[in-house]
Amino acid sequence: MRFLHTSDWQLGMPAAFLARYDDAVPAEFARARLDAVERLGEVAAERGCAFIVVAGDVFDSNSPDPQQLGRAVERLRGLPVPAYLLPGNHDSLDPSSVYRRPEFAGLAEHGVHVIRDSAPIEVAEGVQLVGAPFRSRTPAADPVAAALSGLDRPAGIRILVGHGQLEGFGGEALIDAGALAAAVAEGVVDYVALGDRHGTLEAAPRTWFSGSPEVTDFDDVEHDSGRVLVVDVAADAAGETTVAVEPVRVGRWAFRAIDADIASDADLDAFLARLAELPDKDRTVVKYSLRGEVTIGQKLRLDAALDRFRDLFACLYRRERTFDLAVVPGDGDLPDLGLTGVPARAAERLIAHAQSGSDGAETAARALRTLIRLAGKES
Ligand SMILES: [Mn+2]
Repeated sequence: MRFLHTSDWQLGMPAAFLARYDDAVPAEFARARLDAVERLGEVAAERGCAFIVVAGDVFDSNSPDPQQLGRAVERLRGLPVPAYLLPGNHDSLDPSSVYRRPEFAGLAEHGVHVIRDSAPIEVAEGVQLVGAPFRSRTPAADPVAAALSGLDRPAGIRILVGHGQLEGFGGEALIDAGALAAAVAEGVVDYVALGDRHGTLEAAPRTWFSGSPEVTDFDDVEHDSGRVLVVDVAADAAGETTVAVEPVRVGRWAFRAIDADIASDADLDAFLARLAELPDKDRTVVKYSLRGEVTIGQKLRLDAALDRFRDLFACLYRRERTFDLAVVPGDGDLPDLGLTGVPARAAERLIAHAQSGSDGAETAARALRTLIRLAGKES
């Protein structure tokens, strides 16, 4: 018996910060999240998965943008195998839940089912799903423990679908890891499909977080997202089961956080080479943080390169909070600008200002670069 485990689609995630340089990018990213749903459906069909479980946070909120909601429902209807959606903390089954909208009323006919309680669902012959839906954004008690209570060892295969952080993996734990491990060890459940963590993780035997199928955050906080899990559960004649899990990449975007210390031309070259080497730049978001000191010449070179890179990446921006790069005078520092007259005098003043280390130094360096460009002296 094979199925596909995914979670944390976070459809409708606004990501307005991506509009820094290009208004179209948030829409491209929203489209990528929907396309990931289409691709995971293709994986399910190609691998012969009997169904798909989405372990919470299908939507980023219970009030998604109407266009995003409409398009998401279309993608759900288009999935090639039945799908079971678990309400998580972002799309909990409270009175305002997205799953109470009319758009969801007829979806069961199209094989799209919302897990609204913890009653066992017979998804295939001898295969049972037990879900632990969120009824509010911050449940008072562990929904997984509640779903497990009173369950005995099943005759066939049982898959538990839950959402929330697990004890022992950082963050505020919601799920009692001990009770879950006991249920697995006793054969009450054969596999635990979890969501909430956006990176893929085998948290315990037969217990996995699938992670988001498309990236949601920078790689300094989110690791190994962009995957779905193809899960095989096999039962022998005595009813003993074995589980095999294969992560499959479906995500196409990347969010990179790059930090670098710059103290020499070599450091600057290395930073620029890291940017140059990143693949799929138009689907890559970069926030960079530089520390150290550069000469005027190095600053001009850096700014010129960043101007070019900004056109290539989906979004490239400076992380103000940790950016600390000072412009300092250096030997043989000043490039021969080849300027005369008023532009030359303006350049001299800007250079002095850029080297002063005062509050306006950064602005002066930028103005100097603009001046060089306007004078047509850029090499
Ligand atoms: Mn989530």
